Amino acid sequence: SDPLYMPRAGNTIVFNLPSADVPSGFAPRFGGEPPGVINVETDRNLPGTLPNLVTRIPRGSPFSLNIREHRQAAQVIIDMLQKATTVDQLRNIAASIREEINETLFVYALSFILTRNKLFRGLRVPSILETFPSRFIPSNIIDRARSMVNRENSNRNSDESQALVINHDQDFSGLRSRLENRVAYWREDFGLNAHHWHWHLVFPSDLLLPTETPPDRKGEIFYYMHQQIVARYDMERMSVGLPRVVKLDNLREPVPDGYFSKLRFDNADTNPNRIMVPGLNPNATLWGTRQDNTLLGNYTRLNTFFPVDVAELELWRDRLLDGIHQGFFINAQGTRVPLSDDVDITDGRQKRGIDIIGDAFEADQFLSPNYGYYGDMHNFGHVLIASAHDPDGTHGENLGVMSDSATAMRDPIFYRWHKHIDWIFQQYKARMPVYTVADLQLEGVSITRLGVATGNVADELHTGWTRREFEASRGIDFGTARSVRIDMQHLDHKPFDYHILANNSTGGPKQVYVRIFLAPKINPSGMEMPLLEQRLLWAEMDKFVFTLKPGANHIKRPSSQSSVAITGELTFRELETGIRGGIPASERPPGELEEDFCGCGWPQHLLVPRGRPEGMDFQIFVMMTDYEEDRMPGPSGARQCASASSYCGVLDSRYPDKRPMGFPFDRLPPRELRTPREQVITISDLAILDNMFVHDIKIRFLGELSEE
Ligand code: CUO
Repeated sequence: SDPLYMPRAGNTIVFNLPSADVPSGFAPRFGGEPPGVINVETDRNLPGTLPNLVTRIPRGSPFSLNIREHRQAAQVIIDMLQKATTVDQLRNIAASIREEINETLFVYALSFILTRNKLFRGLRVPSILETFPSRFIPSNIIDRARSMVNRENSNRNSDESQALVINHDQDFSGLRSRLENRVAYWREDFGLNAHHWHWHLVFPSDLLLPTETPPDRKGEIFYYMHQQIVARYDMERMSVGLPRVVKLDNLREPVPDGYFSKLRFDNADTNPNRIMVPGLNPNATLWGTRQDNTLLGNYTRLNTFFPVDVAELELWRDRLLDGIHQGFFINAQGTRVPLSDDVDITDGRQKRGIDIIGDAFEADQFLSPNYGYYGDMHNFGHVLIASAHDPDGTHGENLGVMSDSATAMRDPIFYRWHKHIDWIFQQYKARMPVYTVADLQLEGVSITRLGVATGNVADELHTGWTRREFEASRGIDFGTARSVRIDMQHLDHKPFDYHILANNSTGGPKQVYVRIFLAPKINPSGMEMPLLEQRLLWAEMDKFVFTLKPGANHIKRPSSQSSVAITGELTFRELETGIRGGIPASERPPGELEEDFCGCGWPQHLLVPRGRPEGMDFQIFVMMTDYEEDRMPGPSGARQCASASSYCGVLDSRYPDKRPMGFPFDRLPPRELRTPREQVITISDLAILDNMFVHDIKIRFLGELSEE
């Protein structure tokens, strides 16, 4: 009944063509007024003059959440948009600044408000893929689309109502003959990068609305989500015969892998009245690149207020490690902040050590125990890497893709950097006492069988290539009224089910958390992996609540329900028509409306690693724990954005699972279970506990996936 809480036509208009100045021919194309001319006479003056902080980030150049002054600029714009109390006001303020500020900054700040300001929750953020196609599609494909449009424009017999479709197949930024590029299909996947953009939108550093509390366990989820990225990347690498990624731990050594994204800023700044920014070259239209064997340099660009040296990064790393090994950080008042995961977080007053370390690391100047001392290691690592080709900016080159959360995962160094970050977190986890049998077991519940099924095929998962189309002309001005679409090939898997047989002998119904993980079984030496080697490869696949009835239970759980994944972000068309998958919003069951609306969530199409044509050995591990003990108490009722809670949490609510994230693999297994093969304990030695089960499966890569 509240019109704000329905997707409405026109909400998306300010997201159109973010890089273009009031585009000609805009209105007839999308049936609305051009975004820049809404009440332009009165509203132009709305924000007053924009502060230097904002105008120093030119349009057509990177905006990076890793750079502190860019975050401060985002806060300025957020505060401006935050003055709106009605949708029309929000549109007007947005419209009046959209051509004055960096387009990524604009889209970020507006998306931030739409996601977080409760007044505007009903307004949905369109897919980042359609807003900024040029961040996802190599420039040669966009050029091809442009020439197709030009050809069709001069062809009088062309059918204007037909969409123009350009294929984007297996052409990535580099050639397959370079081994790293065997996983380019994964690094350069649209869903993966869109997830990362949305994740950093939901868990931003430094940014908050005035009335807001920070997201629950933000530091810990930073650690966990990125740890899972690295685990999944390693599974992908093993699938194509590559070794696991090597961490980047020596900042004084040349970085072996270069990266040349082939991405281009869609429209470089063409407004002659805009202020020139010292130290930035307005001619740069490409993302910065990195040669093989590039040394990291001190980031000393003239347009930065906060330069940083390699030595500072090393200093911060050593201080963080120092605190981790001492068991406490020192806050700005000189008081010890103890680090332990064995604290009760139920009332929200205490934080686990892993959460505090995450806040010091990410880093958030409001949440870090001591920003001045522990610094800003993770963010500035991104910046140093993204500027390694031109650290002082004198070549006039833009930052590289590592500076933007929508593009960073394309670059192989992302995973090397994050494996290093994870190594530091693991230094902490290694200091925690190991789990005991009592921590892990659940009396009265035993799992007796476990399997997966793809259609009629037991114990196999099937992956392969499939295609998906998306609209490119909402984000790029092709100079045509026609729809221009990109048809992309990407990895996917066939839907499958988990089957779990479990006995409940507690005498009554029992609510359990069912936790499902996947890992490769065999290491590169051809041996069954010891748990110590496999521990950090276990990827969460699903986690759900189930009520076991007394006696035998058969649980069948479809892969589509995964708590890790979403099936896709909303496209402009879905937003404006309110129709998704052919079903209007009003006819969907309540609750389902929320699904996918928040954009954060692992892409469903990458839920399963690629595997091999002949079948690759993997293991599924299931564990049941007591839901009553593990649930986070709190107000129940409608939860927004809860469909991908494992990696993204739940909007406005506490993280639904009280256990440390990654449980039970975040620590070493109980000593009791480590006899007699002390050194070579495998997952099977752990799964002798009744409430666990491990089962071997194969993942088969089929090439093309057939339509049915
Ligand atoms: Cu997501 Cu380094 O945190 O990029």
